[in-house]
Amino acid sequence: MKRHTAKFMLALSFIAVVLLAARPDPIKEKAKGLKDYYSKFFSIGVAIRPTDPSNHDQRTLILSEFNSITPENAMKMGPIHPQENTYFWRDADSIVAFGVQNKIKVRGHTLCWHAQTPDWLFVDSAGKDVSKKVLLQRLKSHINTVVSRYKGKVYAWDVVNEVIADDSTYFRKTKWSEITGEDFVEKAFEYAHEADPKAILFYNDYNTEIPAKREKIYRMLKNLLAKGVPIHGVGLQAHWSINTPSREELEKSIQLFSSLGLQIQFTELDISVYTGRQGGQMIQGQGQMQAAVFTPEMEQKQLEKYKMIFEVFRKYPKEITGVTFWNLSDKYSWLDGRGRKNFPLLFDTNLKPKKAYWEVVKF
Ligand code: 9MR
Repeated sequence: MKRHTAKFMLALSFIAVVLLAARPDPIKEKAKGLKDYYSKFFSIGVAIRPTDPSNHDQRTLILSEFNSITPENAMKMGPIHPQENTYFWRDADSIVAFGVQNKIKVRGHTLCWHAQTPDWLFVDSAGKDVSKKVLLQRLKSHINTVVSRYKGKVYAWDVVNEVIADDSTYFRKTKWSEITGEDFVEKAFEYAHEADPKAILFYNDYNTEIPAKREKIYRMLKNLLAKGVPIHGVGLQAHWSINTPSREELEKSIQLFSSLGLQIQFTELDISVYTGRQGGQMIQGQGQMQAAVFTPEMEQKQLEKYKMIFEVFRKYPKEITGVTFWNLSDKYSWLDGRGRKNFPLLFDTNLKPKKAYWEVVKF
């Protein structure tokens, strides 16, 4: 009797193991990823943190869906160059190594920005503002060091980020513009080009579908090109919402910027389920994170917006060379840190494709 029971139990566990192993995992089973659906159009990227590839499921998702990565924060001036004579390479190195090992393209982000700058950058040892000459020397040394380290591994750089104002003025007032005027912009491109002549160099900004800001960015890019500054592309960040942008404004931006002969990449795509201002200047949310509700109405509106923007993207395969999502899934996104949970991406909090995903790949 006992022997029979043991055999029976053994058989049962064998069947259970076979059944479990055969259970389809939708992520692994899904034969095609975004990168495959869009292989004839442009690369599909994702902004990641150094910890993302260490998590098995997140790593699997990155590898099955994307063929480009951008470090979300690891290469910014503050994190990578905390003191004048100290660079912190670990996080950026690990992301670049992950890309190289898996033959995934790496976009560098970002060499010159007004946010996330290290404390030492603009001041001397007495705490006084440095001269224009010193600041440009520091910028040159920073760009040369970072770009040289990843030469041949990082194929494109966001060289300068967000220098155009959102209000009615032209240039954003920052420490950079206060000390150097507008000159740091062209200098940054020159330094990056010197360090890696093969890298594709981008100017990167948000709210690029708002007519007034679009015009100002266009004007600046046109001036830079007229001066022979080595700039090859414009990064339209695409921090959008379920209400914006309209199809018309989106197309106008693509047409206007590509008329300059620049390639276009959508560099930081997400679609907030809340309306309101997006981008680097959004006002911080107050208080506790609000209840995480992704309502059917949000789901529907977001799905329609994703469907529309990808329809537009597919119309411009020559002009657009890449579309990068800003974070991997709704489990974590930078928009959560604004006092409420958001659901801006194509994969849900369990890393499963949302309904919007299927609209994006249905064509
Ligand atoms: O996603 C980034 C977030 O983790 C950082 O806290 C934030 C700091 O300002 O920067 C976020 O990324 C920004 C990007 O580098 C440039 N464009 C706007 C993005 C969202 O703020």
